[in-house]
Amino acid sequence: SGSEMGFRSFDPESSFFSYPTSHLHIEELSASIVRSHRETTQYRPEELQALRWKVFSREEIHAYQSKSVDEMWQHCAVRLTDAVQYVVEFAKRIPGFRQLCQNDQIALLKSGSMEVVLVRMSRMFNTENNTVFFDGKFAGTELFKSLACGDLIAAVFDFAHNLCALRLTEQQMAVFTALVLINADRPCLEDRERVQKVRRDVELALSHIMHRDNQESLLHKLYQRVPVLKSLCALHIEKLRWFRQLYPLTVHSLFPPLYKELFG
Ligand code: CLR
Repeated sequence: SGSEMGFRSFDPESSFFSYPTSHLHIEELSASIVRSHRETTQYRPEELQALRWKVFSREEIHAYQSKSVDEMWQHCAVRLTDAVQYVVEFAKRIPGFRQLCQNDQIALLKSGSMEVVLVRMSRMFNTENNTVFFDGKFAGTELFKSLACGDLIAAVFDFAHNLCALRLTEQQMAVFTALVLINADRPCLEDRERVQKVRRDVELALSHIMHRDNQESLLHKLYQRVPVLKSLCALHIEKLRWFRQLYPLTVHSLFPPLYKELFG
């Protein structure tokens, strides 16, 4: 059900954009997605830049490493769910998304929200020291040691590092993340054709932006990352299954409902 995401509370008539979006100029669609992205990121680029000097001390890192496996998992699940909540808000503001049936909205978020979080992670990443902004400061992979899933953490950091190297603008990232979400190949979709129609426009928006920025070669590089994202999310689900077997009660009573709804 979509109850945890507040899906039933919004008014579909209040959207300026009505389905189908084909009447919209691609320019307007791009601008709208960029605005939605800007309104739903936890930190603006200037803020992140100003926070770069904040790194965890040895003692602070040690405190995270001394947490028990279940304590650290719960902590990360809460942080991750916060980030996912912003992605849900972003999705709802993509023209055409709210006009999809509720089941399809949820299906797209189940398979795509983590992927978008991982793309957004590259905004919060410092390639100079391989750290990510987490819990108020920049943290390296060693801080996540007590999760006991070093392979996942290493792969996620590696992905962020490589995506960072592409130096996407906020606009490019906005439309790319919309494209990651609006994917007609996701499992359990009721009306694939409708998703495909929305996707076509988002694809045009991304091509438009890349063409405008004279960076058409980036397009190919971005599409190359998509299967990597998919494998990272599969690994995340695999780790969650492993953790749930060890600590079923932690997942049952302490993990955020939205996290369980999307990944559990
Ligand atoms: C992504 C960008 C968001 C802010 C944000 C919040 C939480 C971070 C996440 C970013 C990146 C991935 C992250 C996560 C917390 C835990 C998670 C560091 C920076 C790691 C990969 C652990 C995931 C697995 C646990 C559920 C065990 O704007």
